[in-house]
Amino acid sequence: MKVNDVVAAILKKEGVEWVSCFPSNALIEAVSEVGIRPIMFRHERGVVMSADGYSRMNTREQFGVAITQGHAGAENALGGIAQAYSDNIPILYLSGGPSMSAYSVKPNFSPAREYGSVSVSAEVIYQPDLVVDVMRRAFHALRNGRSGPAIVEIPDDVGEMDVPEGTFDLYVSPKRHKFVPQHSDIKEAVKILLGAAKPVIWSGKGVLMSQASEELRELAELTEIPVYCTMPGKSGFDQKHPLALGSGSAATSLQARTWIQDSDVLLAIGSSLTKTLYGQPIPDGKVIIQSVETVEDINKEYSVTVGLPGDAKLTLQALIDEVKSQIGNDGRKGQTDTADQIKELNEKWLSQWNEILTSDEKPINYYRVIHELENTLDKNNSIVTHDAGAPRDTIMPFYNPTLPNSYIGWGKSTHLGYGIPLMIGAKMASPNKFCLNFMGDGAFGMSGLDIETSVRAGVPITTIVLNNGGMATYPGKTRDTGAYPNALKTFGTTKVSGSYAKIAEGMGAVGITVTEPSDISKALKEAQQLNAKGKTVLIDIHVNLEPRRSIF
Ligand SMILES: Cc1ncc(C[n+]2csc(CCOP(=O)(O)OP(=O)(O)O)c2C)c(N)n1
Ligand SMILES: [Mg+2]
Repeated sequence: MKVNDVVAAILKKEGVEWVSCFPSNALIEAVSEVGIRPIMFRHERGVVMSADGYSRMNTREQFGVAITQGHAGAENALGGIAQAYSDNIPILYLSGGPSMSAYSVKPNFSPAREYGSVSVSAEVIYQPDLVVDVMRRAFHALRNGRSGPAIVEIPDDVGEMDVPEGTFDLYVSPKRHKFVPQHSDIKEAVKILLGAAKPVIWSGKGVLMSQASEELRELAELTEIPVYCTMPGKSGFDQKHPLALGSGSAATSLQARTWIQDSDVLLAIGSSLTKTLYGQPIPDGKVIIQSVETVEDINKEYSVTVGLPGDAKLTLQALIDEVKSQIGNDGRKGQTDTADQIKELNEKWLSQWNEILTSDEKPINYYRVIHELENTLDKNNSIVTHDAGAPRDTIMPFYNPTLPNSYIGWGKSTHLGYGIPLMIGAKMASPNKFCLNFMGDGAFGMSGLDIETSVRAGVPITTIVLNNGGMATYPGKTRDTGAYPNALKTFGTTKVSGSYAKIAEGMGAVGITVTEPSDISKALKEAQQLNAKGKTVLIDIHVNLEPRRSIF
């Protein structure tokens, strides 16, 4: 057996069924020999981003696995790795690397060395007999501790070296270790929560990763505390629930902003509470209770009154038990008017948006497209994601997922073009779901060729391209608002163009062009049917340079 065969056998033992990849790496052949399906993408960024999409649909038991060559391949992978790291997504990245004789020679590129700052673990298999130890540590890091990419670099010469007989037999699969906060902290947290005048629950990605939506609902209903979902945590709480405040990037709903602004106590569940331009700011002066698995995230950017390190689901169960023991099994059910207050604010907020959401204006506005998504999709059988830019900030407040993992909210580092490979990965995890990606025409340029990957691999997804011939993200008139008025006027710098439906057809997908608002719903229904028949779909919608955002 060679090192690559041992790695392949370990992946098989870990239940890996497919890998995303781009040649050249002998490991691709080795995994195929043990029956693991390699799916080749058009760019190494897509290789990593699809692994991310797969991991997001799972708990920390199964992971997306990405394989590239070293050198150019490893260098190209950075965008995906950095984005997965910024959102704390566990992926296994197996890369080639320079041969050991040249490892330290400039300018040779070692991904384990260079990507140390964007991974939770990064190791080189320096010699064949290390393969089992390195792979065990990688899977331990994927399942435990801070969540993020684990990198294993297999030098080009080491990968095809023989290992001593019996090496693979030494591999024991690392377990996931879940833990709970100490009881005295749970008690204190509940005391503070129940004594609060206007508490709010801030629900993060950890709720989805630990499958804690049911417990979250129970705690919210028991205490009648409303729930806000962060962007990565979107879909962790049923957005149609009377206690749902909605979710947010920089854009959000009036009710969410009101509670985040005015609350005296904020209970964060499964959230690192990392400050980001792509999330809602938390004003100073709040009492913060933070449940998060990574203990270093407590007191990171905010002063935390009670830290609850541990698994989100187990922590919620402990909080529920403690609430019941402090105020009885029915808690505060039916004793507050929180749901009425949310309803009132929601109506006030939507009264300013309804006309825009249902507008027949042409070119079509973004919100009309989102309104049609909201009303046409079979939400129980769909997974939706946005791409960077205006698509993210327009869809975030107005699309209301109801089931866990039916929306993928990604993007602290926010790489344009993430949506296509992300959805291919999500579709691999949930083949029976309708997987839709909502992206701009600028973003299409970053990953559009992976439409062909979707066709070739038989992993049908639907992509909406919001075709506005430019970048709606920079609507300002001056440099300090992030716009380039002179560059645009004199040199056309942020303009792009394309007939994206035709481009999709050229790659074997079905392309649909929509210019009339009344045709959006029809196109979406057609896409659902075509995806079900195995066809990849791109809907090119001619839209405005949407300047409106629900920002407070
Ligand atoms: C890799 C990468 N480079 C640059 C950016 C900065 N950026 C964010 S949105 C955007 C423009 C997006 O244009 P488009 O995809 O057409 O979306 P629109 O805002 O027009 O809907 C840019 C350049 C980014 N997010 N990712
Ligand atoms: Mg655009």
